[in-house]
Amino acid sequence: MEFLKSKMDVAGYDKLVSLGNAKLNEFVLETAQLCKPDSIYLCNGSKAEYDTIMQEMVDSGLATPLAKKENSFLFRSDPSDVARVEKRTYIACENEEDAGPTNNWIHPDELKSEMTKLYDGCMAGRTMYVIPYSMGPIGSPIAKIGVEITDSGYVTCNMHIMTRVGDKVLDILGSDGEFIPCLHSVGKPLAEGESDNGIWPCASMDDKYISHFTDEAKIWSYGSGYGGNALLGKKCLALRIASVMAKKEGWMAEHMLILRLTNPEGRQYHVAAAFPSACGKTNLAMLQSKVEGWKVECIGDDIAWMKIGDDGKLYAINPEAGFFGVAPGTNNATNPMAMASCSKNSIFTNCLLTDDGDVWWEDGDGPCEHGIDWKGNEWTPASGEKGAHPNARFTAPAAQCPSICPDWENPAGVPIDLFIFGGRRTSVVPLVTQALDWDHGVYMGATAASEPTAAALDVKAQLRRDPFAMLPFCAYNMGDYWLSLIHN
Ligand code: SAT
Ligand code: MN
Repeated sequence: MEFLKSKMDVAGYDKLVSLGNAKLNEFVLETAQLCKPDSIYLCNGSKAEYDTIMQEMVDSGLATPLAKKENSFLFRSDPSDVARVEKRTYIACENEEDAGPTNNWIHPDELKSEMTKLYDGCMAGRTMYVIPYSMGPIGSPIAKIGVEITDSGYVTCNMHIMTRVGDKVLDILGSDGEFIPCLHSVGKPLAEGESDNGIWPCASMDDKYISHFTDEAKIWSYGSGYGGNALLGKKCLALRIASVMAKKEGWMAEHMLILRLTNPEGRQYHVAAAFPSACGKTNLAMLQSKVEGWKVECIGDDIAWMKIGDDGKLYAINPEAGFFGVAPGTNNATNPMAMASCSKNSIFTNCLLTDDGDVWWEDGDGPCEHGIDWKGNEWTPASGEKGAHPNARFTAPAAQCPSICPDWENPAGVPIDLFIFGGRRTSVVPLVTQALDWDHGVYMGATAASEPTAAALDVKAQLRRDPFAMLPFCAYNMGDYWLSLIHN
């Protein structure tokens, strides 16, 4: 660690040394030597830290404070960096067959050598943030710790909302705790005296990599600052890396919302539901009952980690702490709970900025006459372009959802009673149909299909089979996934 002290300004150096986690120190040191940032900052997870990093982004023109929403900010990404990119998402493991036919496999040595060249010096002119985070309530037996190193303040602030970050995680990690190393760079080094100057930093499409080394459980992401490409706790850790860990350890990491349904007699049912990205999981998770006496409460809107308990029931936790929801289509009629969740302390990405300092999007609450669109251009309804990008997002703390379940952070999880598999379909299929038994349900989940959404940049098929909504997220052989679910 002497290198760090002599060569650069390290906020949190004493904390790192006193914690004495050799694996963490090595991760920080090696990354600093390779990426060559100007300074290093170990995140403590405080509000003051969030406010300072956000203010720096306001000063560099990347973030716009919203006059109409308390402590909330708008970002506009580069038009090339607006969603996940599946063709640049890799699963790297020794044996190609382990990745299976649905993944983009590459040998780890080849990928590491390509990416190491890109990482060399990529953080010049930037701060390297070290973010210790927990997926799942801190200390839950189902939770996992990750450490994301990133040169993006946007990612750091989003991680504050989407996960549990900072000292409380280091306390659990201790000197010998395990964590999943996650390296991220926007891939835009700054020259001496250069600043972002309001321009979203990212690399060109051919230099973007979202890489998962599944044999050794680590993540390397380069070139994109957006969503699941960059907030590495979400799709990369909580689904792809976790799917492989879960297979080895005998649990499940699924692309599912979790909700609690309570009937008039007070009996609780817990539902887990898998739909592909941007097909309505958030809306279903935040449903409000119109049926007398029934109550619906939200536990999670995107990911479920499930383990069989001592009583033989399947218990689920939501590993996330926030919602990264699709803005267009969300309004006080379709999802008032989501609107309340993002009414303050939220980050908006690629929405339209109204003249009075609020955000607006298509199919939101009412029309907009004039504003600045997601590309930063003046906009009116006559512009003939979308005001918000179809994959524009809000990042909001889950605790702000009025229908959040009192047990949403229960470390033991909730017992799941039924599964729903769904998707976005405008024709032909029955609206709702029930499986005859477990194996039939597995067949239905395995053959589910959905129309494509704006959440993935490069999916153009009219209809795509998306088994269990895990096609982009199951990081091992999909055949093994199905087999593990069938009774035999
Ligand atoms: O991967 S994202 O988190 O950007 C969105 C999604 O696909 O659900
Ligand atoms: Mn999702």
